[in-house]
Amino acid sequence: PDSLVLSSQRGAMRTLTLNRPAALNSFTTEMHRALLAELDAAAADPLVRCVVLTGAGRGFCAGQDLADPAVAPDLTPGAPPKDLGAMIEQHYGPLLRRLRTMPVPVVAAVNGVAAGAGANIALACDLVLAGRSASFIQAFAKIGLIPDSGGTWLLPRLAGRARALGLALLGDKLPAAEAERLGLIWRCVDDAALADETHALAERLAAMPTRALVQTRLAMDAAQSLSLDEALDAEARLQGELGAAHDYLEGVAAFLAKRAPQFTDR
Ligand code: T3D
Repeated sequence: PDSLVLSSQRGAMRTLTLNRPAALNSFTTEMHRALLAELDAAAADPLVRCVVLTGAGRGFCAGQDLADPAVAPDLTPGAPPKDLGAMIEQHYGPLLRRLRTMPVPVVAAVNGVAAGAGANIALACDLVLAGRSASFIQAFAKIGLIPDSGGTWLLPRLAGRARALGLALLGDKLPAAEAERLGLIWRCVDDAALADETHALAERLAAMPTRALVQTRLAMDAAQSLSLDEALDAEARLQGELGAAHDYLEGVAAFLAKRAPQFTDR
């Protein structure tokens, strides 16, 4: 059978493509395992300096596969409930943690609808590009659930409380252009340009100082629960570390010599 997650390398860009197009790339247990394994492999590969996450076919990801027998509720009266909490802890939690601790920048190339966990996985990436026909749907409330995959943490931070609750309670389809306007994503681009724009962005990120980019993400996430004083202390500590690393010397030397820098730190 076809791989549930396709992996391809172009220069320093590793593209991971969710590949269950007939079910809009919704997550089964097997696809979770495959994606986590591919993310681990990308993280461990020194040739990879940027990871792109996208979807095969007309959708990005429709969240949990609601027909997956391992997870879907047994609808016969009196049947015991499935333990969704355990499933989230086993699969979506590790996936979100993996994405936010990747040692390279992660770009989401949202090629079509991103619903439920699929929306929040996309929004958790470092930079989100979306095709104009793509959309984001907080589908959870429609089936009696709360936004998971980091949605309760991320949405208010991205959109503010009023918009986060509007999106989560109503579950309306948010077109990519509107997602850009609300500040949920980096850019909405024409569908036909998505692949080229993604490649250009990934190449650009790959040529940058990877370690500094990743520390930027980690520091911004950590600062969400810090006071300004604590954040200033954390910045001083991290800048101390980066200031003693190769890429800083290279960046300054390249600037002064008016040449392109060659960054290598990870
Ligand atoms: O529940 C738990 O296990 C806990 C986990 C929670 C995490 C979550 O992600 S909860 C949210 C789960 N996702 C959803 O509720 C979204 C369900 N899908 C939709 O609402 C719609 O499919 C879309 C709005 C995303 C797209 O609509 P449309 O009209 O473009 O496509 P479609 O015709 O609905 O879907 C195309 C096919 O994909 C269709 O199959 P078919 O009829 O051609 O054989 C459809 O059943 C299938 N599909 C789409 N989403 C899912 C799915 N199959 C299984 N699970 C899905 N989530």
